[in-house]
Amino acid sequence: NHLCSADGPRTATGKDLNNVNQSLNTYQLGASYYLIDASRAMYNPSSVLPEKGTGVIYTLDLRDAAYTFNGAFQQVTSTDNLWASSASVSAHYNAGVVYEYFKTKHGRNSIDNKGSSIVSVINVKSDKGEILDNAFWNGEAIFYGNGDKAFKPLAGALDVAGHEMSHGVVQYTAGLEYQDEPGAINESMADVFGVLVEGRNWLIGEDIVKATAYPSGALRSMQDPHNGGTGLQDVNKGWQPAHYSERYTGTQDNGGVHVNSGVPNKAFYQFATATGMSKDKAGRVYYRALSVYLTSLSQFTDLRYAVIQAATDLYGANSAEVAAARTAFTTVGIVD
Ligand code: ASN
Ligand code: ZN
Repeated sequence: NHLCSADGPRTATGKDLNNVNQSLNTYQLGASYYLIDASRAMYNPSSVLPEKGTGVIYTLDLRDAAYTFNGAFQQVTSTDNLWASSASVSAHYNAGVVYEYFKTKHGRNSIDNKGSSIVSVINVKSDKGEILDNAFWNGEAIFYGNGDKAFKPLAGALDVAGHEMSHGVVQYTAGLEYQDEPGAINESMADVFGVLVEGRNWLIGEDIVKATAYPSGALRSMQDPHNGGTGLQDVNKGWQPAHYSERYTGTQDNGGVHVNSGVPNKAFYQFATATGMSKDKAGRVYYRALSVYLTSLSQFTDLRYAVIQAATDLYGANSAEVAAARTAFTTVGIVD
């Protein structure tokens, strides 16, 4: 009975895809519990399905159905507030971590900065019903495949959750188009905030790659873009340029958005690791660059300008932080 007084937010624990017990925010409606995190928002129990703009974090299940834009999502439910699906535990927990990162570090209230609901979907197949060896943001929600040759279930990585949700943040800020240099900046911003959310290293996807596919141990390395992925020196096998002179100029991958992101990724690494800098300081500057200065058609030189301008706003024109920004971009061949 949805109106009984037992209804409301609950807490639980569940084992995630890495066998770690995580605290979860769930919701009880009568005899059922849902992966609905209403700890930061008012939830309207008359609608179990996601409502836009209500500030609730939902984890939904496609149960291996083919992806469609308005898929037949189902709630993840439990009769006892115990959660056996480790993919759902990971997705639900990580969405909350990413929300908290943007809130506490940047004062941003959810993906759209208006307290929108956040929806993660697990057990997703491709639109043709094939196994999905990927995760993506579709403009409205985060979708996680269970992996195949390249990846383990992709919900298992916090930096992947951070990457995909940051595509949403980019959409609602600079709106960088997903093509050529603006697309590579979009990809790089998703990697930047992915590593900052995780806070562990400069690697992307180290928790979910299969070693057979990625002997380097990660999908990408922001510290060493040449030696992420397969480690093979091939743009089709995960090699990325670390300098503008090495950029890919072909048409695959929307003009190499996942390839050429290596150049701004390396610039961010240089900036954040310069003397007197930190990931936190660099993240503050990048968030301001993204949310104040970059626009849909920004090129790499515009990124240089935006980061220098944001650092100037925060630290002053003659600061070491601005000097570090200049040096970082010059080092990767992005000059004025
Ligand atoms: N995982 C990829 C990404 O977020 C999916 C894609 O190519 N859009 O970049
Ligand atoms: Zn991406």
